[in-house]
Amino acid sequence: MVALAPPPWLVRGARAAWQWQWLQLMAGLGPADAGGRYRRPAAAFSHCPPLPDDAGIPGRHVLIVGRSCPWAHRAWLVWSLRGLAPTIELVVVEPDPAAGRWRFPAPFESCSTLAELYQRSGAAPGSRATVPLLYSRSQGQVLVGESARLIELLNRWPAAPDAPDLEPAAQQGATDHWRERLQHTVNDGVYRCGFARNQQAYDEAEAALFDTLAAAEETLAQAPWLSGPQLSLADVQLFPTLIRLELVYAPLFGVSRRPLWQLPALWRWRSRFHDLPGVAATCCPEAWRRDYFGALFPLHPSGIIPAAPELATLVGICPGRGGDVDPPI
Ligand SMILES: N[C@@H](CCC(=O)N[C@@H](CS)C(=O)NCC(=O)O)C(=O)O
Repeated sequence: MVALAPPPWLVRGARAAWQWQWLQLMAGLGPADAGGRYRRPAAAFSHCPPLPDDAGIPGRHVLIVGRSCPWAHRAWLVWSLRGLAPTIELVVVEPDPAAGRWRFPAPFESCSTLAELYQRSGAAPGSRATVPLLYSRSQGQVLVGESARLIELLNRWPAAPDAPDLEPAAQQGATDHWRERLQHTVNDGVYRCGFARNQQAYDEAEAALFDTLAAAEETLAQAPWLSGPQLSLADVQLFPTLIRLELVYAPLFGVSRRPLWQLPALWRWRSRFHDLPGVAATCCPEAWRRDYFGALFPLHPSGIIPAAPELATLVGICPGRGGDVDPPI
């Protein structure tokens, strides 16, 4: 049977209709400025509260995360690296893509969805109910819902004497510098690429992303961690984005100009970070791929989850370097 090509007028009409529909659907994913650049909406409970008086008392606080969310991943990492399980319970919510919200696996404080918990805590009606968040059982209240502030709080949380300080004083300037740059150009940067409404908005975000990765590559050729000899919150911020790169962001958001094997210092850094105690348990590649490819309908209407490399092959020896191992840094 011979398939007939559709007539040009039909193709033109379908393109225009699809472009209009696509822009409507993208508005549901997030706002854009007049130039078509994605602008992440502000989080509720975004201030950094002081350390609560009952911090460190078991049973009082709960960290709520979702497996696929990179912002939640950074909080989960600090919780894990600092060994906070004895005093902060971890609750993992599940996505409900049809309703576009997070659900508790079992009722939590009588709530079945995260949105209910936000409302009960006094969030403005219509505000987003996002992960991660830290909840106080004694106050019956969300304490903080913005990951950048939350990881600072978790770094000050009472912990065992050998728990790492992820804001080492001698590296504070470099840590702050990297955190600020990563937040905009890398952590949010991949979303700015994927959610761009036009070519120019994408080109700007993509250039800024790879500029920062090139700078990180240079830095990591000289030092084991981004802001110096000690691990810091800067490394914690970079990891959730880079560990999702080949599995989700390169194929879905179009950030494939330099595959990570072409940035060998970053590749080795990623493997080193992944080998830290407790980190592997925070990585859930199947959930990442299912949630991103399944839920971001306007970017991937078929919902088909493409095959991908095993995570284990992304955290071993760098393929671009013929079995190269860590240089003495
Ligand atoms: N600025 C927030 C962003 C968190 C965020 O956007 N989380 C997403 C998942 S990756 C979410 O929960 N979205 C639910 C919604 O927007 O309704 C933070 O860093 O904590």
